[in-house]
Amino acid sequence: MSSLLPPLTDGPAGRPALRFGARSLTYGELASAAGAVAGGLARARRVAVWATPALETAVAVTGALLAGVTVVPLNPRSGGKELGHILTDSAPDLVLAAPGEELPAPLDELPRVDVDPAAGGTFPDDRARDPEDPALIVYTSGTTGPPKGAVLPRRAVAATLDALAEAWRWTGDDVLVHGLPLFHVHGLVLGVLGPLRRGGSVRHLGRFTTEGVARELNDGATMLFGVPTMYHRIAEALPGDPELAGALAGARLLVSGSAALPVHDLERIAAATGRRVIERYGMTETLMLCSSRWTPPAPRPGVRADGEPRAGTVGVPLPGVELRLVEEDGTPIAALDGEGVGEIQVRGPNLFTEYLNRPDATAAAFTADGWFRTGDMAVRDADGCVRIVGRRATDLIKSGGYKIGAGEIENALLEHPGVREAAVTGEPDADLGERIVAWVVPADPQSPPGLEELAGHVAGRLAPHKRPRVLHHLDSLPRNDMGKIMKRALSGG
Ligand code: MCA
Ligand code: AMP
Repeated sequence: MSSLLPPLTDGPAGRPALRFGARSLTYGELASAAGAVAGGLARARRVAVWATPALETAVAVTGALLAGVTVVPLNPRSGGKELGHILTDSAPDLVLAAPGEELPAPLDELPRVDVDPAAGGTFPDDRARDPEDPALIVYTSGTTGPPKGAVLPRRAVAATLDALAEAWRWTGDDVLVHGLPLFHVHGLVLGVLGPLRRGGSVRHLGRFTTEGVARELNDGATMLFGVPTMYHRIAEALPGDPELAGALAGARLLVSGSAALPVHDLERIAAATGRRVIERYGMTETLMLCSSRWTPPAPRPGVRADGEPRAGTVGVPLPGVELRLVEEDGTPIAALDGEGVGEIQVRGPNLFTEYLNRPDATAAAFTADGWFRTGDMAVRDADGCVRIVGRRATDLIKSGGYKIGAGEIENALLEHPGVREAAVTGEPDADLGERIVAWVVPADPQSPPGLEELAGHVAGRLAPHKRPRVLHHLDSLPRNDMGKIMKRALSGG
């Protein structure tokens, strides 16, 4: 039994913990503010957090976790349909939010507790908590239906953060900068709880900008976390921005995750800064699975450093993670030959326990002998490095690092009166990785709904990042003899 965030109780109180814009908290101040949150959650079992990229979110999550209360982070841009589903499914006792935040109608029925980062409270001792207790429920899209709540126990959060610390030599001396959203694993677990578990600090940009990254890295930050879209924007900005190049060159560790980092962007950043971005691979359900290792930079210029990450691979399994590749018929692939393609299956202390209220989906996600099926297809090179080559499901789209199910967008489009039939695919996009494409048979061919109309419809019901970016009108959708839509025919594949 041990605390999830030991530096809060045991570390020096004056150390900086969190900084969001002009507002910051030391460990002592955070312990006090989190204690105040915890004190207000006496009878709560599970709480929602209105996860704006703000100090209040970090304080709310810290306080709830230390009080042993499960956190359901909410995307503050969620549309009514998505928010309604998450609230009904997770049934939180109350919602924690920053004072003054206007909460939308689906939250009207829920008691609201405002979070005050300046409040003083007694810090709760969480050392006796069961490691199997759920820490977080994070909603993640599947191929069909509404998002599922992945239940992440305290044990998984602790295991993944400690494995990353080992792989990256991540310590309390590190200062992390990022502009990731705080309602997903990347920004919240790695990007906020990560530094707090080490006794280090995090500076959040509020929203990602290359200027913000340059400013913080030039002002003492040592690590940057981002999704490939952010590194793409950095690569684009570098030629005209010597300050950014200098800032990246001085960083200890640049990490990309949530989607594949294009080799072209990695190489452009390496050429302009001398630094190779480290790639790591994970999932909401499994937390972190693989990463390149960090070693101190080589003393001579021109010599590759950073644990020699190899472009196009996500490194090797993290400490404690068991990983195998499995053929379609279930046969494990033993060869490290860079050729045998199989599904990545994993086991380890970093895994979730279940999808909330979805025993069917939970059972389907695991093999009979307890391996989690990631749905990602990969090969392993001779040195053991994992190279992800694709996904089993074509109905999952990764856009800007967000996983988006084609089915949920199709369902939302079908709720528009101007849409008779709809299909959604992803197509390559230099900035977003993939962009969402809607194929629509209009109810009235004389006045088909336009892209702006349908994008607004989806953004309002689900979330803006799920909106289609391209729209095609069709007379009919291509279907096979069984009536199933042939998506490959749509995207020309
Ligand atoms: C545009 N907007 C709209 C509409 N169109 N709002 C309402 N209705 C519309 N029709 C708004 C957006 O809300 C936003 O507002 C602005 O227009 C621009 O949005 P957009 O172009 O979509 O995005 P972006 O600002 O270009 O963002 C790119 C991004 C973002 C910053 C890279 O995609 C991002 O933060 N990605 C991170 C995803 C992530 O963290 N994934 C981790 C999950 P405004 O201008 O006000 O903002 S994966 C994970 O956790 C696993 C474990 C892992 O491995 O990491
Ligand atoms: P999510 O469910 O949003 O947590 O997304 C998890 C998925 O993101 C994985 O199953 C992968 O398909 C993808 N992913 C995450 N990191 C990487 C990476 N470094 N390279 C390629 N794909 C990744």
